[in-house]
Amino acid sequence: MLFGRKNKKPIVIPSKKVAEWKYTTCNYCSTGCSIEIGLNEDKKIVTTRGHAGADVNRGKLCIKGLLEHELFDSPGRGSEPLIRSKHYDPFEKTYWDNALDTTAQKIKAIQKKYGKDSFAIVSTGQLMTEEFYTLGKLTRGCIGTNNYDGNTTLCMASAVSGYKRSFGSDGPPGCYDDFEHTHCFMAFGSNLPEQHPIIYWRLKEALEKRKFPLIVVDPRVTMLAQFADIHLPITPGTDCVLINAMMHVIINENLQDQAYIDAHTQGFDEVRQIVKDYDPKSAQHICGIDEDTIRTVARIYAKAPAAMSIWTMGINQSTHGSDGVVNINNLNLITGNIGKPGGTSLSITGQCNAMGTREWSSCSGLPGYRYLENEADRKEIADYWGIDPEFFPKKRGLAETDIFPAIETGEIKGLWIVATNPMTSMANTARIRKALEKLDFLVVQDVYEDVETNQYSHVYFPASVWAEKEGCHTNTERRVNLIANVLPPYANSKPDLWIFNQLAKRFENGNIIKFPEKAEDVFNEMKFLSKGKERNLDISGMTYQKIIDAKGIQWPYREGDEGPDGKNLKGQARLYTDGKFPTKNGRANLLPVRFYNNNEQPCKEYPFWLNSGRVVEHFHTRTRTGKIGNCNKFSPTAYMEMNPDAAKALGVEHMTYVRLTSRRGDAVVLVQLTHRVPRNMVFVPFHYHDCVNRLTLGLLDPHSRQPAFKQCSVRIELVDQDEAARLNVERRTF
Ligand SMILES: Nc1nc2c(c(=O)[nH]1)N[C@H]1C(S)=C(S)[C@@H](COP(=O)(O)OP(=O)(O)OC[C@H]3O[C@@H](n4cnc5c(=O)[nH]c(N)nc54)[C@H](O)[C@@H]3O)O[C@H]1N2
Ligand SMILES: Nc1nc2c(c(=O)[nH]1)N[C@H]1C(S)=C(S)[C@@H](COP(=O)(O)OP(=O)(O)OC[C@H]3O[C@@H](n4cnc5c(=O)[nH]c(N)nc54)[C@H](O)[C@@H]3O)O[C@H]1N2
Ligand code: SF4
Ligand SMILES: [Mo]
Repeated sequence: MLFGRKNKKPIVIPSKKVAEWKYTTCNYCSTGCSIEIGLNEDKKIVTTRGHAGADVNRGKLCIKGLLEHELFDSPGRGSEPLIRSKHYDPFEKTYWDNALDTTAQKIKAIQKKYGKDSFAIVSTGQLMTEEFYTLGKLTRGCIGTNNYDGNTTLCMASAVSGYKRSFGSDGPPGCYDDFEHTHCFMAFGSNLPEQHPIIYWRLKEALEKRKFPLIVVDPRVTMLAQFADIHLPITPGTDCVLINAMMHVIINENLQDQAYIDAHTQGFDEVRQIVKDYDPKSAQHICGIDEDTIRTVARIYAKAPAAMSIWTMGINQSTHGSDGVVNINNLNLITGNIGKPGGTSLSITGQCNAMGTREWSSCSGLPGYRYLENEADRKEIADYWGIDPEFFPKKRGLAETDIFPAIETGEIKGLWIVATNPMTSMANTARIRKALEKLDFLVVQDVYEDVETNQYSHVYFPASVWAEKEGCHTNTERRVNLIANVLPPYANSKPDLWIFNQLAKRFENGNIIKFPEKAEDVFNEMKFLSKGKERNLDISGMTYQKIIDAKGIQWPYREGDEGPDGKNLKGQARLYTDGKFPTKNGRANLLPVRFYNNNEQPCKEYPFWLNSGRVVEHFHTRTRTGKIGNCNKFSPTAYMEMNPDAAKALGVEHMTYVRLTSRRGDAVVLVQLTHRVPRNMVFVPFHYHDCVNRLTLGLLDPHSRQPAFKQCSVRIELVDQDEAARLNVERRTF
């Protein structure tokens, strides 16, 4: 018998006729993959590929990066500035000068009538670092409002707050190379294969070379959990309890690294005292992990020559987010796992430049991790910009999640939203809509004019995207990488840097402070402000050319770090290698964490936990991936994961629609039956408008003000299928 064809037809990869490859960095997640964009002879973009010489991704890209070149002229791109006097009225096209003049006048009028802080600004983790620094200069130095924050409060705020509390400063101390050295890898609420596919690929490569235990803490059987040696399906929101119980075992069995604790930390006695209350026997009833497993995991972790933890939104998006981070840091400090190869506390960042905004945007303070609360920092920046230090507030203003309630109370009257889509991404959609409707003036600055939040604006600024402009991103491992300008801005859109610079000219201090037009000149200002022996965030040795040559450099990289022959293009892989921390006495803080149960819990009326997150093919509110056919077709419809046993009990069938109802609202979703979720939980990707965030409660973490997106409760009801299908078509589908 003959198998296959007689005349074989080998697969032919069609030639895209690339004439030139241009260097950039991916603009989606924080992995920081180096991408080359292929242009044909007519300078048209035809493809993208991973850069084989880049240490981060070594030629690989995930589905989003591979198709990223398709986003430039996707539907809904903003082509002209738009204006109207009332939201919901039709927009009119306008000139940039008019849009900018109107905005500046409105800001000034609102501030004059209601005070400086009555105009708020909410930005993002998705601009270039140079743009963040410039927006900070404009906000802190010219407009002068203190109610300025980013969507990073929905994302990284707990990690930032936890790092500051434990180590005295923000900044992830580890790197991807730690996978090559670790002897135990523990992931808390992080689904690398879907959310950071190339970081996962680096981990898998390390595991193939040298086996080490992979422990995954997640209430769902995620793709990472499926590959784990030990999966801990934790009760939502209780990671602190699990970690306290692990530390209880470690200290009881004297497995801690006492020499490290004595030399480099303070507060051990307080932690020892508190974890006495968390013996595995009682802890198991709170966190849902049996006592034997807790003991086993604690022993494996503490006995490993080097152990590391990573975490993402399963920790940060919780009412115990900041405490969760502090407790992961506690675990690593007491086992001596900070600053050594394979031993670290590595927060996996979210957005492509969430790190850049933390470092340079001035959202939570002043540029370069400086504090508004610190007089010397205020003076240093004011002197450098050439303005009076008294112009700066003396402490940080409201976070994004407090700005919206302040609109409700009338404290804030005007808002400028840059590159974020709160109508889809913030908890309790109905409440967000009401707040946006209440504003006297809203400006939306986005790449897409069909972004949901724009329905409520008075002025719309169309922004250029990704390689239509130039600048840097910092990834999860502190690596600064460059996006080269590959093509001109779409239609009459403008780079965000240009928009900030033009608006600055319309404010008094904008004529005193220098606002360079070129991104590289802005970068040079940041380099200058980063210099200093005591400063870890030092980028003074970098140049755009060096960054391209190295395919990204990790900070700190100080002036002179290139060495006498000028050939060292590697920054510092790890922080705190000498056990010295940027606290007053140089010691890291061990901080006791007590658990209190303040989440909305499943109950008789709302019997299911509602968990939410992401899938690999979509990015956030789908403004980009929803319009790229090969991404969108994997999941074009809002759906939820549901356990088959729970479904059977309710009479719910696979691929039918149901209604989810919470105390806030309802949403209709398609059911996907899967054992990935336990019987008392459903999981809904948050990518769809008018879906999961109509239901979420979003209680705030007291330290970071980050919402607990992943913990609230819902009930499930059967619905008329035809009606639901119709509703679903009416919902935004591209
Ligand atoms: N494809 C894709 N990749 C992305 C993004 C995207 O939108 N799409 N977004 C980027 C951004 S901004 C971010 S922040 C990251 C997010 O990356 P991840 O945090 O990895 O992704 P999520 O799906 O939000 O949540 C991860 C897991 O947390 C679990 N979880 C829920 N509650 C708990 C809990 O109480 N404890 C624990 N331990 N786990 C819990 C959920 O079950 C979920 O599997 O992804 C980045 N990468
Ligand atoms: N229920 C639930 N809700 C969540 C989460 C969850 O896990 N569950 N996760 C939260 C997290 S971690 C995050 S990070 C947020 C994300 O929430 P958002 O920030 O609201 O989501 P995006 O869709 O990324 O919005 C970014 C916007 O910026 C635009 N944009 C992209 N590049 C540029 C640019 O260069 N310039 C300008 N001006 N605009 C640009 C895009 O078109 C898009 O409209 O969602 C949060 N919401
Ligand atoms: S892993 Fe992240 S950075 Fe890399 S290609 Fe995918 S989305 Fe882009
Ligand atoms: Mo995020």
